[in-house]
Amino acid sequence: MIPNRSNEVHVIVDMLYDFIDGTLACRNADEAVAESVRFINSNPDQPVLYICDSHPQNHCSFSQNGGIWPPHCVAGTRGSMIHKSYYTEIIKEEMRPTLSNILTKGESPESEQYSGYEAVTKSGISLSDYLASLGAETVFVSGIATEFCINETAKDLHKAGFKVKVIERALAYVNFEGHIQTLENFRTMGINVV
Ligand code: VGL
Ligand code: ZN
Repeated sequence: MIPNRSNEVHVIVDMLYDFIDGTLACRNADEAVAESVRFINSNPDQPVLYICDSHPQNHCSFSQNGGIWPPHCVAGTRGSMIHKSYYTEIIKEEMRPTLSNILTKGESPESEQYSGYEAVTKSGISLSDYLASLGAETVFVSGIATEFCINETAKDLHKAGFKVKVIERALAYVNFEGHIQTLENFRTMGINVV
């Protein structure tokens, strides 16, 4: 074990307009964005990666295609875009979203991917490879939605051996009770809620 290495990375999950004010608007979303941005600016040397749900029109999770969700995060639409605060309010330019630090999930019509762990960059780098290249040991997580993508992403990161710290005030959720229950499960498993 190497002592005292604080190799931290912040993974931002689905801070996208459809989950904020669009077809799947979640509770606490505006506050979560503000808190997430504040956290980035308070930790200026911590690399930031952006996970983005991105679906084709014919995606299987959409109700008109037999799924359980309204159409959301259709590639190219406003609903699929990262909240503008990440472009305008992050002080350090290299921590803002760019082609190289955005990873997408859900691009195949046939499968819904809740876990950000399955996301890849445009050039095909997976989250696990990206975190390895950054020497990450601790992963901070903020984003939407606690019960779905945050839940799956945090658990996958924990299983992969990272120390996971979920930032409570930087989360948005579908249902408050579901949010609280998910955080309780995290604590039981050894995922930190900070
Ligand atoms: C998600 C609903 C639909 C999520 C993705 O990532 O939390 N939720 N698609
Ligand atoms: Zn989706």
